Amino acid sequence: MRVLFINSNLKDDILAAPPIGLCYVASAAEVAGHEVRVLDLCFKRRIGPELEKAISGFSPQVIGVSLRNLDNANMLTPISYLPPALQIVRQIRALTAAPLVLGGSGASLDPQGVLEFLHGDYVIVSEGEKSFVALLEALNRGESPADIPGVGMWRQGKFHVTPPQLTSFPSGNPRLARWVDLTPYEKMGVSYTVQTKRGCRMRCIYCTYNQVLEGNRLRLRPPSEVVDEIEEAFYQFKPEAFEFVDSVFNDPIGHCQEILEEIIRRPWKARFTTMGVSPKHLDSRFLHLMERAGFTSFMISPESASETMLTNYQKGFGLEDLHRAAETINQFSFPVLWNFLIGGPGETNHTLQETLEFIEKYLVRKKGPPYNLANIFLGVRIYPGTKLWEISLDEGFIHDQCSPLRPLWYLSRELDLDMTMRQLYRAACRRPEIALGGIEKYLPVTKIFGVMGKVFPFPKPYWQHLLWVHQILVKLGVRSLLQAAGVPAQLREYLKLQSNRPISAPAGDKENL
Ligand code: B12
Repeated sequence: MRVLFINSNLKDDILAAPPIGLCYVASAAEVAGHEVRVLDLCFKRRIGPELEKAISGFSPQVIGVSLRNLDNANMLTPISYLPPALQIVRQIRALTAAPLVLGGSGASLDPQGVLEFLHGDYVIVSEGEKSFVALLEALNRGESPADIPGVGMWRQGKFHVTPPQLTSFPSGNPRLARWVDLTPYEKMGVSYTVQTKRGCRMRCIYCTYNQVLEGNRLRLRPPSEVVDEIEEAFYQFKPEAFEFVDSVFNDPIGHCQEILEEIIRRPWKARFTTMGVSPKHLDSRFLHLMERAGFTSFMISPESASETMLTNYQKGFGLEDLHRAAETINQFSFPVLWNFLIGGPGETNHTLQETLEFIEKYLVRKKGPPYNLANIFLGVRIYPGTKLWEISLDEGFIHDQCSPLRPLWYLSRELDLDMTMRQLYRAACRRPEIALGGIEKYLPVTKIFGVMGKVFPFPKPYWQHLLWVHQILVKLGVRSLLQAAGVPAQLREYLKLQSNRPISAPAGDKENL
């Protein structure tokens, strides 16, 4: 069959993400004998003509649309990605009657809601390689795909989904650069993405990785296969850097170390980064290994530095692990982005203060330029299927009829919000190492790196330059100007609305959050 895949993710700032998931599915469909094309709409100026060109020149028999994000999961500056996705789907529908299949993490988080909102024909829940190919075969034979694992659809007016089977890593190399032009991503400082495994063993109460996204069963790729993929890309496309997009890069530690050792054994030298490092296995031996393999930065998400909150979030490590990890990291000179999630069950102004004191003690460098960036988010996004969803229902934060298509928030009632904002801003006004979640508003400004990068070879990833931008703002004493007035009242109002009545799905493409 002729299959056209369309990436609907238009986020084109320094957090742009090449559609690796869609490429995995496109490769699987091609291997199964289908004629495949990919249209990546990210960085495209005129979406309508791009769609028209891709559809009229190919006459696809099936269209696959990826929806990576529902929203930006940021309570201080919420943005929904559903309205632009609906506009894209409407334009596709006006151009072709081919069945439209939705997939991606956004679609997996609320398959029924997304199918309904985006008027798709089918939705693939969780990983797509096997389910999508089986769906194509069923459509080709004129059979119903209803019983295929991972396929969701309307049947006699009701939503029907067969649960996905996440038993093995279905395929190897997604051949990212075969499908997508990575040049604009590289300009924004984004790396060539690689996945070494699927599944997450952690049990964090708010997280969806071990649920519908990847399941909790680990499915490891052979280390040599992972490094072969990197090697092929290294020689063919010469990316400036690679990024591992595993949920937790260093779990299981043995598999991760084998990959690093395999990279070290190869004759080339590449640069690496990753977003998912756990403090648990972070000792100096491991960091040395990362350094020797070519890591130049990474992200780590302890979410809190309060023992109470680490326990409440079920992070799987304690404060001692975190202190040890921070001390070890400080012996190296990687720029490290630390993510903190303030406001979960049991958070108080005291536990917040513990986190801020940790940042002050470990992440603020006493001499030399700063290299730790603490990114603090306020409010925890409530996803269906998580323990936090249950807690939120019990505590009256949400109703069981609330639509997950709109961001729903947990924000501990034990937090005095006015004091919280004072604590956060006081810390951010003094320390360039602190970024508050509200910074999202300014992310489009980061596109300037795409232009300036041509002239000045700024080191990548670009988020590390927020440190000197903050430094200037702190020195000028103008960081407090970034403080949005009335935030606590706004947050309280949203929470009241959310707990008073079920939150319905957005009504259409004109409606934001
Ligand atoms: C790594 C990561 C990042 C990295 C990305 C680095 C990079 N250069 O790519 C960074 C830190 C930059 C990042 C940023 C953001 N992220 Co992020 N990220 C992830 C993470 C951990 C992995 C994503 C990934 O690449 N997976 C590997 C691929 C292979 O998996 P996949 O995309 O799911 O694809 C499979 C299936 O979904 C399906 N599939 C995919 N596409 C299609 C298409 C079709 C047609 C079909 C049939 C199937 C299909 O098949 C694929 C293969 O099996 C996920 C969580 C997770 N475990 O999935 C969150 C996640 C996707 N991110 C999320 C969010 C919110 C964001 C941000 C908006 C946060 C922010 N405010 O900055 C930004 C958005 C960035 C962007 N450009 O879109 C959310 C989205 C949920 C939501 N609320 O909408 C997730 C799910 C985490 C969460 N909170 O639960 N992220």
